[in-house]
Amino acid sequence: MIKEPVISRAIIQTYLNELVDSVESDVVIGGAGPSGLCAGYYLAKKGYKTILFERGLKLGGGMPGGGMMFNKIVVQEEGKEILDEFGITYELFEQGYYVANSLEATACLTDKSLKAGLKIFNLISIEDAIVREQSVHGVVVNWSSVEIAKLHIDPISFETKVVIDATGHPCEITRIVAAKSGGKLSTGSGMIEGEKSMWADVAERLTLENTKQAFPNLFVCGMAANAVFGGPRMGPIFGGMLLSGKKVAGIVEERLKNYT
Ligand code: 48F
Repeated sequence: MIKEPVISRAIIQTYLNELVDSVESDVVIGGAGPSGLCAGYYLAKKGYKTILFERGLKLGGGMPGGGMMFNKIVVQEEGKEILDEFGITYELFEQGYYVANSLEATACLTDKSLKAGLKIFNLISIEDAIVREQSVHGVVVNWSSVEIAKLHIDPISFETKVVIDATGHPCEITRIVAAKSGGKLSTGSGMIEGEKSMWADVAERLTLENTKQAFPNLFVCGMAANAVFGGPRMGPIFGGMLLSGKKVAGIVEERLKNYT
């Protein structure tokens, strides 16, 4: 006989165990788009305790939607190694341009990152950061449904050594830190420089250059990197997003090795 209370207990207990275990971690990532998932995969694979909060119900951010709802993504030569790493099927369209199914790409990123040990909590939004003595020490989160319904309910906090802002175009975490630190980001102006209009070639290069620390213990990747440091957008070419996720994982790993 199937017992309803056991089903409920199984869900509530296992979820809460994971949530309680996550209140202290090595890395918190905000956003489960391609760059955040990729960063989470490489860090979890190296054994770092890595937690990811995603506002939405589903993962992948802008990836499953492809370009204007055509569920295909393009990846240039440099990003092909990451398609291979995640086991994503692709075809050569023209020399240097590979096409993949955006749904398969999203599924593979999700599957591999979870199996590598990344803890993903969907339907939870990061609404603030813990900033102490000019460095980030954690995030403040609430159920996305609370945010959407505009309910007056206090959030809770998760302490961590490093935060990665992978929230895409709005660069929400860095925006909060910029506002609350009085404009002390490591950008030219100290504030968010803002995203420029579409230019795939330059944007793909700049995404990697802009993948770096924006504030002590706060790193940016993916479109958030271009929005924070002032690069153009690139549309549905995804090599830069994947490579940026891999790059930020490497930089964060170095930071964690020297963390005191
Ligand atoms: O936008 P998104 O896919 O970020 P990305 O990894 O990739 C960008 C591309 O999809 C595309 C592009 C070119 O290739 O320009 O747009 O930089 O995913 C960002 C994720 O962050 C979540 C949001 O729901 C999305 O899934 N997110 C945003 N703000 C928050 C958040 C927040 N405050 N807390 C939690 N999740």
